[in-house]
Amino acid sequence: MKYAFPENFWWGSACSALQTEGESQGSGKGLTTWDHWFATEPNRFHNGVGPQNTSTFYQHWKADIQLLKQLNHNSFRTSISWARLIPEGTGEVNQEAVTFYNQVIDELIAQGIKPFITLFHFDMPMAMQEIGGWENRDVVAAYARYAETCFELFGDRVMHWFTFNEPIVPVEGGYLYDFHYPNVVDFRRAATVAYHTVLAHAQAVRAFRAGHYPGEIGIVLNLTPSYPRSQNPADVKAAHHCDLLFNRSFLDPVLCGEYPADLVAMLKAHDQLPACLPEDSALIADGKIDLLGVNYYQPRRVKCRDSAINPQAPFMPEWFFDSYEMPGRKMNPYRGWEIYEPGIYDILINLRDNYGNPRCFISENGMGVENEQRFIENGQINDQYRIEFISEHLKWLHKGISEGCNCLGYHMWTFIDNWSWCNAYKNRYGFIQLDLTTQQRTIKKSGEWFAATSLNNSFD
Ligand code: BGP
Repeated sequence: MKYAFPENFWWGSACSALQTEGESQGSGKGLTTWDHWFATEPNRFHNGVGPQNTSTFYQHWKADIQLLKQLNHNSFRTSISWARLIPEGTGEVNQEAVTFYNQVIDELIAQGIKPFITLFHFDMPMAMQEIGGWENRDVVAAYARYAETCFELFGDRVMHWFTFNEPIVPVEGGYLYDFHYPNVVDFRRAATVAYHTVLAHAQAVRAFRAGHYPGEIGIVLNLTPSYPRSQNPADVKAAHHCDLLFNRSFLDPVLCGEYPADLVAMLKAHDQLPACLPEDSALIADGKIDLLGVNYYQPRRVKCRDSAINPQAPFMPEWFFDSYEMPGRKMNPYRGWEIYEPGIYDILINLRDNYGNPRCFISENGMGVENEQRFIENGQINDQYRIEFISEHLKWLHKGISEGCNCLGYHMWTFIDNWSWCNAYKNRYGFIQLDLTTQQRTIKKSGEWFAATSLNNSFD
């Protein structure tokens, strides 16, 4: 069967500034929390490899954009580094960064590739973290000024803006489960960070609308469908709570302009609501987006708790559910995440039926593989598993579109093997293999497959 996609479908991939640029301590860039954390605790990073060790996009941008062209991308998402553009988070703009981002944006456009720009992809300027990061409302205002600076500088050419990438991840990583700086484990502080991120998003949207910039503004959310173990009411309720905390805490504000009432009630009942100001509801209502980016990797499998909650224990999301390993689930044998292709369809149907069918696209989907060099054949990585991964997801995406879902494109994570947070280079995701020693780039089989699919706007 032939799977054909709508005209002008967005084919491309995504990456982020910190994961690709390099030049992390040069060219006027300020430090991020990642640079600081690596300097203080390098052993937290896989093989002790930190954010200075990347695919050096800062130097290679022109050649890399040629490779994007070779992959037949018509669109590409990367982020602006707040700390590169405004090294102290507020105040002076780094002109070298302006030149760099202007060159990248102009070259993408010249090559017929639409630039999709994220404003915040996990990389908090250290100067902002030192005054409390997202816990401090002053940082919300500083972020809005940074966003406005970007709109002013690049808004005549960038037509697709995203305020945040996966905003729930810094909440989980930095304030609940200890896998991002500042390594806090405290639900109330996590809730404040999440709440202030929503306010920051809304402030940026307000600034965008007030400035009458062309194009559209959205956000990228990692949506993880929560599937209950059974239809037993206790399991269903557990999955609902999980969905409220990890998906709807961002999805509802940005699409409906308000929080789900049952999330508010649930947090209130446990005395975990963050402090709000009377003007916040109007601000959140103004944060409604034009375009939703959906990152989909894997679902959550959820059941009701097996054991009673210890009321002395600190409050955590797990008070409401247990995760479990569904028997027979399909696993990525090269990394250990579940692969569940229909999840992408379920997300789209949920958006269609419960959120008014917003304009959206798949902004990340990808398969991380450890020790991928073992698949080299005649000098090229033969990643048939990735081709299968993509095509199986695309089939479900195609089904969603044929049933009326408003999905405009599909971006893979990622274009070239890149540095990934604490995992560094453990899991390779790229269409292009990166030799870290020589910086040589070699297109993998999946890159060739994707280039043909994008060109034909279809696959068999
Ligand atoms: C997403 C992030 C990316 C990227 C990807 C792969 O959550 O937006 O920045 O890192 O996941 O994840 P990992 O590198 O942890 O395997």
